[in-house]
Amino acid sequence: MLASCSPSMPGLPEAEANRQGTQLCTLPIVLIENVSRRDLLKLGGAAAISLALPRAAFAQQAGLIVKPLPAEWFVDYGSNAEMRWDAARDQGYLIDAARFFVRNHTRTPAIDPATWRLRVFGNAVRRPLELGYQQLEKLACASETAFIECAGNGRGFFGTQQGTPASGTQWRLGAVGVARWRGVRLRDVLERAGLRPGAVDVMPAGLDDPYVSGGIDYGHVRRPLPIAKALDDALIALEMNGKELPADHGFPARLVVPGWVGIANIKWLGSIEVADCALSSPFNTTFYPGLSRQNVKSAFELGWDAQLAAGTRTVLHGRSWSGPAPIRKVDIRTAGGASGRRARLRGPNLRNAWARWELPWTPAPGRHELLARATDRAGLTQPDTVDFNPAGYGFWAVVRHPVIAA
Ligand SMILES: Nc1nc2c(c(=O)[nH]1)N[C@H]1C(S)=C(S)[C@@H](COP(=O)(O)O)O[C@H]1N2
Ligand SMILES: [Mo]
Repeated sequence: MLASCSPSMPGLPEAEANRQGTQLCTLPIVLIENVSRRDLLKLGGAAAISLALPRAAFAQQAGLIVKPLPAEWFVDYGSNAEMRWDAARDQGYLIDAARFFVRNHTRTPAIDPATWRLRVFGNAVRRPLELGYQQLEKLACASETAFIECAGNGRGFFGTQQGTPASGTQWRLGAVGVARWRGVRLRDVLERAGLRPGAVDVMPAGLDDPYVSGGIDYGHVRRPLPIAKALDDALIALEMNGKELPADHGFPARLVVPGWVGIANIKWLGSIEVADCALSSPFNTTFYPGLSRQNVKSAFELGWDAQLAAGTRTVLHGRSWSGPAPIRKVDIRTAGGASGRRARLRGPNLRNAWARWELPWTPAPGRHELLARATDRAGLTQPDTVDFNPAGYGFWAVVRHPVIAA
């Protein structure tokens, strides 16, 4: 156990003056801050562009989920929406924001970027900060291609495949997606706030409604992150696949914690506490306890009970991903037989994202189960079964995917 501590109260630091500068994030911060509004106007057109705030995501009303959820792309669970894997078939390495799964504990809020502030505070920073959207935008020069995957992805298979249903959204494998996230390194913001050497934990918190379940108010969605991960590759993302974040995915800013469970990637980021002791919240104790990196998994880009043409050569496509390392190999079984065939990996195979693969197959008439088993470069291989847990987290066993050839 770490020493007990009394995390600082979330007192509101003075808002920093709404300084304007050039959009060059490589400038030393001091320089950016000293550019006066008059200097800015002298800079002309480019500066004028940097004054415009994105409004599209804010224009949408708050709602359980605000983007359209066409039935060919999503299974609609109300505040959650699962991506249909056959809808990934025509996607490139990245999944479009329009098709990306959504997991909301409450509902998507409408946040005005003109008044929104990100507060950084706590007993492990010397200079509590408030940063506005435009200030963050000027610092936004980092990006990560990373999956976001719900800890409950695959939960439905505890019941359908292992005979012991777990409670919660009965996802198949579509609570995952890879996107390119662009924004500001969390470490840059922490350093700007005068990070103290004794910092232990960082607690990002969302601005969506407090989460109430079974009559208990668990407060805002928030989850501590160890300082080592915070200083490594965590990103405060303002963009998803080259466009401003959509409302459902965290506009104006979300945390991206590459390789980790979905809940680490706090959306609608409002504050970040930095403490010199271990922090906790219901989102690392009651829910998602002990979860950090996601295990290795695989999915076929096929619908459930997909219809294939019997006796005709087809190409099976899919993707595999893993928190610890890129994918080393994927073995496919098509008939329940013992021998697998090695799929061909194609295209990028990035750490914290996924590898796409393919394998030709000529199905005989009848029902088949397709099994894809991936191994990552850290040596982690998908097992046949996983131990049950009542919340149904971390299902990473090989999934038996039914198809019908006629
Ligand atoms: N503020 C906030 N952040 C959140 C959540 C939430 O409900 N509120 N859900 C978390 C969970 S459980 C997951 S799996 C991911 C889902 O991200 P997405 O909806 O962009 O796909 O966001 C995480 N961040
Ligand atoms: Mo999640």
